[in-house]
Amino acid sequence: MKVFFDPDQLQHAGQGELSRGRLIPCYENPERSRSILRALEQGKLDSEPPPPLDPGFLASVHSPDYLEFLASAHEDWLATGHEGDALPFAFRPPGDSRVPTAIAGRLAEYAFAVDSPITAHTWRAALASAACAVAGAKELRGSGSEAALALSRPPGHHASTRNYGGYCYLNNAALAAEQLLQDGCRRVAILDVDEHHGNGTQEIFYRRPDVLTVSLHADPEYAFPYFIGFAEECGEAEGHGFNRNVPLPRRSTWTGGYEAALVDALTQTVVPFEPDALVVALGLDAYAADPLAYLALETEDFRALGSTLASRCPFPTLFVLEGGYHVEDLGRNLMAVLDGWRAGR
Ligand code: OKP
Ligand code: ZN
Repeated sequence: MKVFFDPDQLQHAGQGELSRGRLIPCYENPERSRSILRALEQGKLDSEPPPPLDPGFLASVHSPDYLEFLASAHEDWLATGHEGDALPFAFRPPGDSRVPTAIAGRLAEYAFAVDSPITAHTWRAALASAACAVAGAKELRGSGSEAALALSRPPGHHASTRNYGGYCYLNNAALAAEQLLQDGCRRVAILDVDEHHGNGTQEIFYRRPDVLTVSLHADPEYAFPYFIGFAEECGEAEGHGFNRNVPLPRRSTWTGGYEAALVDALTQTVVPFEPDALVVALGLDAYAADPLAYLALETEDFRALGSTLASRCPFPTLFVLEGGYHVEDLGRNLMAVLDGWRAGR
């Protein structure tokens, strides 16, 4: 299985985030990648850097004003006398329609959460992260590989057309789906097993029938991103019937609901869609010991998740890394999914 990773991704390292009323070190940090690289090495899997992205391709998912903002946000932040990481501290009051020009206002315009620092290296890392996903997509189509893995970091599934947050800036899985369509797929399914709802991915494809979006996640009734990810959101217009949300109760375990929900989503929604390729937005934060855990999967459950996907979804499959914040066990949990997947094929 080809694995894509670019060392530029290690350069995105925010100073801190707010958690439960305190400033703490960022959960989404370069050690996550290092944990995975160590596990790959032990499993004798090599990774390779992706070719650079065609910058115009990003516009297949994101709006030009948003891309321009991201590319220069940190420079603009410094140029106006701010220091450290660019972070929003205001939000649009309901009813106000003006688009701000000052950088502090533009951060407020484009951020939907305050948890995602923009550093001097964020843009380059986000580009490299997206390039991994796009390279993985090309690998499925170009080489006819059965599977590929994009070690995308920063993650992507919370980023929408023109908003960032939840540690995500560019929607890696959405860009991969666009690449698959461009390379001849008629239909692409995105299955998001990160424990947070993939709000960005849902929004991007909400009115489209060519990309099915299915997300299993902690119920937004109690979990981030709070506003979206409910079962009644089914898609709109031509996209009606092509979005499915499966919100799960707090601390759901594999045998206590997760497996049944996954099998139902695969057999009732993903497989009948007959996609030409499957993109798995692979978050590993449903891990019981994850510092952000709402759900309660164990390492052997990730193996079962991999084999369930392999046996029930006979489609070329691209794994795109999303969350997972238990740094020590992250690599092991990722390998468990891959081992399970190989055993299930
Ligand atoms: C990103 B991904 C707590 C803030 C939590 C939201 C979680 C983002 C998860 N300090 N921020 O889906 O793994
Ligand atoms: Zn997550």
